[in-house]
Amino acid sequence: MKILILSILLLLLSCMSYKSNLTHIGILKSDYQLIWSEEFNESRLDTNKWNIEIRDPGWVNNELQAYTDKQDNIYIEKNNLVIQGIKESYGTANYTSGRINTSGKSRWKYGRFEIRAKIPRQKGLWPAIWLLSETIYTDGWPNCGEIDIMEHVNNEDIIYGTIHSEKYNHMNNTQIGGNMIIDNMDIEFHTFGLEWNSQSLVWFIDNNIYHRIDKKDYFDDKWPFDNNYFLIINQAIGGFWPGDPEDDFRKSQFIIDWIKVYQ
Ligand SMILES: [Ca+2]
Repeated sequence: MKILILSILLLLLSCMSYKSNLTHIGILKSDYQLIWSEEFNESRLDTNKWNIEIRDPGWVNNELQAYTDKQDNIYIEKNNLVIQGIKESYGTANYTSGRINTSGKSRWKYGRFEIRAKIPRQKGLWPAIWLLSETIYTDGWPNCGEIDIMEHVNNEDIIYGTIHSEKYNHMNNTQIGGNMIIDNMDIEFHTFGLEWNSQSLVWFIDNNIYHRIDKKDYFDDKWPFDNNYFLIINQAIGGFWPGDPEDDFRKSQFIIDWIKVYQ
């Protein structure tokens, strides 16, 4: 009987450890649990979850906007977050927009990320949903690692998913990425997704996979994707990639319905 109880205990323990291991294994497996979500159901952005970045134009990427905490740059409407780009004089800037992040508040190592959003399409815009390692504060960029879940520029129909690291980054044009064409991204909501574990990264839109990076194919060492990463959502205006907006640009809305993180 003791042996039987011991066997059952061992079996239970092994099941438990098997289960806990699984939470960090699955690429496109269905055993994930929802561990963090944001529905934007409050009247204002929840600053217990989010930091609002305030930045001058030209801070990064030669971007033209000032990032502000003004209500018309970052607001919630009909249970959606709206990051609105505006052509207006603001300090030294000719455009304003919004950039928020979860640094110091929520961070994840591996998991499945889903973001339901409408993406603005106009010349000069660069909306993005991305993950940055908290080691940026010690190692700097690009050594820290960056995972771009969704990037879009101008009025294209193309969505990009990309990584940056010490070896692969846009400073030397060696970043690794894929892309997918989707229709009506500014009119209809789509779900932009990433699955990430210790060996692989997979990008998908509405469950259609369009890009995969396996560690073994690119990294002998210096794989920077085993650290805690925080989420950033922003809408840049201008900058190295999209170039300038047209003269008749006035406003643009980047609309996020919800964000879900599973592990
Ligand atoms: Ca919502």
